[in-house]
Amino acid sequence: MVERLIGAARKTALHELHGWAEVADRDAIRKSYHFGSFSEAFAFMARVALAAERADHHPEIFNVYDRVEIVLSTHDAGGLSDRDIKLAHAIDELAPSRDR
Ligand code: HBI
Repeated sequence: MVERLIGAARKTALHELHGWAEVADRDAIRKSYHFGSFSEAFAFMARVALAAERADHHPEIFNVYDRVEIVLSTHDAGGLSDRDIKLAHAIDELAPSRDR
């Protein structure tokens, strides 16, 4: 059973992330990444997909040319959970240093 993140634990977890913002109309977080080309953006998405499979936790991924937006939320919990925070950190590790 995955629990929604609330209270002090949620606040701390969000503070420890860089560039991630809460989504206005649902309990989720989002971040945009920028690349030098479509190929670089797509290579990043492929790495994110592999990390997601390893974690058995799956992001929403939106791509337009050289931009990738990632939205994280836990369906099983009905909102943001520790699994999203862990995946957000793992995704940042895959990103160019300017976007970490
Ligand atoms: N990905 N974002 C997200 N949220 C989930 O609840 C989730 C997932 N990937 C796999 C997964 N849950 C499975 O663990 C279960 O649905 C079996």
